[in-house]
Amino acid sequence: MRALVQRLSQRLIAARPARAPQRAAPLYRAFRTCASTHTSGSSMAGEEAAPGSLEQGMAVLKAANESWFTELSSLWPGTGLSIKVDEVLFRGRSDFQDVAVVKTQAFGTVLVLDGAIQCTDRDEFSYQEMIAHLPTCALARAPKRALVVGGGDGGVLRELSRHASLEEIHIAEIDGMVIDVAKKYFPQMAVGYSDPRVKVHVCDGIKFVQDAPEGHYDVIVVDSSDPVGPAEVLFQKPFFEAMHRALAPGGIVCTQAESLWYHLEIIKSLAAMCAEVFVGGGVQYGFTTIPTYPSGQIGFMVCTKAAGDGSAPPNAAEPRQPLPGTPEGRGYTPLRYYSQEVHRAAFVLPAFGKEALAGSLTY
Ligand code: SPD
Repeated sequence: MRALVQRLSQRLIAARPARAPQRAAPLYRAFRTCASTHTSGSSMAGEEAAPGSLEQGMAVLKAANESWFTELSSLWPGTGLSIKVDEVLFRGRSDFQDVAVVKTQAFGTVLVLDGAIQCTDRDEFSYQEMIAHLPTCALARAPKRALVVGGGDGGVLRELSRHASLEEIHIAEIDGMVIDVAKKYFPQMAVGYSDPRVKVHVCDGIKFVQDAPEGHYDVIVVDSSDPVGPAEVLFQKPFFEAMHRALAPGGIVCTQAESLWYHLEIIKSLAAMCAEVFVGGGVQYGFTTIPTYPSGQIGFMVCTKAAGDGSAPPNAAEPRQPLPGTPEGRGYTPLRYYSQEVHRAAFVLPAFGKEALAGSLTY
């Protein structure tokens, strides 16, 4: 056994990082300095796995009859969560990304896009509940119209459909394969698609937002993957300007905004850019805990559009809407993470994060 471990370590040390492909579209400056793509993680010498694929991650830990997937990315260099894989349920390559679904004992069924974990049966609720309810419950008025950009797994739709006041819930997801895979392998998330208020648009989310009527939405949730590959543009200023335009006065955008532990520079730049766009409004960072995302923590940039009457933007850390309910008869479970106490606590940052973001956040 010791010899096996030694051989494995030697092979890992000998492994050379795969070359990252040249990127055409630049992301904002801070991001470019610390990351290029998910595809630059290392793999074992001699393995033929494609960069940014499930197989690359599964080549890292191979022993006896076990298969392990390790999540590699230059966004979290030198580290990677490993999960033992019992079975590969789906492998595909869409027009946009590498798509995989695996069965694991530790976290149930897991969705992996371009080698990065998107959601697992066991902990997805902590992310989906928070990214949906932080903005929606912070609104000063009952929400009527919501839009999800990305979020093809349906989990955010499921959460938004707990809000009885919503009259329409649109989703703009670029990758139809993610929707199909979610409906087949993640029924507890895809249940969100069963709500008759949901309208699905398989299209470029940016174009959808640009074409939306001005001032239309009360809430926009951007449930993106990491800022590499197809999601890169969802972290850039033109998209935020388009969302600001599509929001009603006092409306709120909530976007996936990465980890304080690994991506402080990205978060700082994102917050500063949001402050330029949401003039007179609010820019706040809240977070959730989740074991299968890098560092076990992921945040949300919560941006409130000015009400237009000169009043100060309300503090999004204060819930104003009733607790989201549990629709009956369609496989919904009660909330498992979000509560009003958790809502308020989500915006209390550790001292290092508070200090780093002090200049860019409004509260
Ligand atoms: N590091 C992965 C971040 C993924 C965030 N999006 C997940 C989509 C779940 N609906």
